[in-house]
Amino acid sequence: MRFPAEPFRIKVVEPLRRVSREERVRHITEAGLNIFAVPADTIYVDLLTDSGTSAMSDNQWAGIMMGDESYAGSRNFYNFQKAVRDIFGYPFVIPTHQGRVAENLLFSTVLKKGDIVPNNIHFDTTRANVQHQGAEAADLVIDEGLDPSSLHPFKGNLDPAKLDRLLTEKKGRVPLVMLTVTNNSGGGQPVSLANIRQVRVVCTKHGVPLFFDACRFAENCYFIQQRESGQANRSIEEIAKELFSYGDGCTMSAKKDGLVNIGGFLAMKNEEWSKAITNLLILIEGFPTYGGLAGRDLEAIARGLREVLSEDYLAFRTGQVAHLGDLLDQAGVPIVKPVGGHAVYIDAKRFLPNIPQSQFPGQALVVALYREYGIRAVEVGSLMFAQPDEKTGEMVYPKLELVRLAVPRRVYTTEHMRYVAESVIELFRDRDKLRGLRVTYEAPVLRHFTARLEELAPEPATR
Ligand code: PM9
Repeated sequence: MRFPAEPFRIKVVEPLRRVSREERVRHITEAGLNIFAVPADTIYVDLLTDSGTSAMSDNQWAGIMMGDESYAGSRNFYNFQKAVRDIFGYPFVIPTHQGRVAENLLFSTVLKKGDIVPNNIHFDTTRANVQHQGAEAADLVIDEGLDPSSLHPFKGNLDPAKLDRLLTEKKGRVPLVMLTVTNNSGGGQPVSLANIRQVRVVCTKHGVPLFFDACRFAENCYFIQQRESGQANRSIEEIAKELFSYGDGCTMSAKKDGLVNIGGFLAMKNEEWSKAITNLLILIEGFPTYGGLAGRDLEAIARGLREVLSEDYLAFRTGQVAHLGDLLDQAGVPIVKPVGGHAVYIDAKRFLPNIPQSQFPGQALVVALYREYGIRAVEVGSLMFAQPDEKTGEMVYPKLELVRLAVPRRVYTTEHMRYVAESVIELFRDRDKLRGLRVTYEAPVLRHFTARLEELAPEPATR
């Protein structure tokens, strides 16, 4: 069966409000055409992110009631630490309130100005945190990872030859290599175990540690089980343990495959780094046994990390996302294939070929989806990533111009997915009506969160 039915039943429901198109037009206009600035309760299906939007299980909610809110040494911390050590295998475990703090703590401890951090593709917060230290973020994904139509089963793979070259040429300037599983910015594409082994060999050759950005590790491991030869009979937990055994540590946003609404962590083998990071943690997040979280949050993560390894859950999860992708693909909507683990990515360049990247075709599509159908998606393209070249000042646009439909975990039903598919397909038929945009305000970093835009006037009719 392509799409296994939900392996859970629904115990609590949250009503959704349907608002009129007129009201949505008002909200998106007031928001400066920025989807992050519209009130969430005016949205019918919210596919902005799969981060922090999961529905927790009865087991996790029961854990919440077992929260021990002692300032130091809460029992929930020990459960959390044990779950992380069991699955990830790294002895030093540092809780944080979300993933980007883990990144910030790591990079502000180990990077200095002029350093370089390779990755398959850095996620936006990872890139920004690297750059915040005056270091450079290098994307070394395999070429297929930048081709939306390539059907390579592991398009998240990092090119070991590119990595070897960079580590040779920039000797002494790379304090660590990162690998994002799954590769969010490249379409939620997985990385194979074979590739991770190759990357490990290159890192060992150059004496550079390897860290995982592990947000969606379970989805990555499920793809390994399904697609990589020799892996079909192994459990997700076995695969995860092997995957992390090739690394020296990880950063984690538990808001994804931790199945919780808040939380994250850093875990590593290097005691010296962990000590320096813990000192910084006390300064900015909190005591080492809570790191910016409540005891109850740590318990929910401990339980979520074990639950997410369920094959039934992962088959449903990846199947639901693939089902949405299939419906769009069958109707000719250009999407990134194969469909990723947590989201369907629309190829905005091919959806709106008449709008150049300088006019934000992805964002134009995002605005139209909300205005016409009450669906919230997010642009992963020029608004998020275009940056002026440091030397020439000329704007450099990302190769991929995508719109992401990120599916929250255990939240929406198949009928919601169908509604989304029908809406996108209708918009695709009406795509000639969409216009390009221009930015009227932007912040110096991570501009997409707070930018304001306006629609460009229609082209004058030519006779
Ligand atoms: N990812 C996402 O929607 C949430 C922020 S942007 C709306 O995809 C990776 C691969 C991520 C990620 C967040 C983070 C940061 C790090 N790496 O959001 O700080 O996808 O917990 O995690 C988002 P936090």
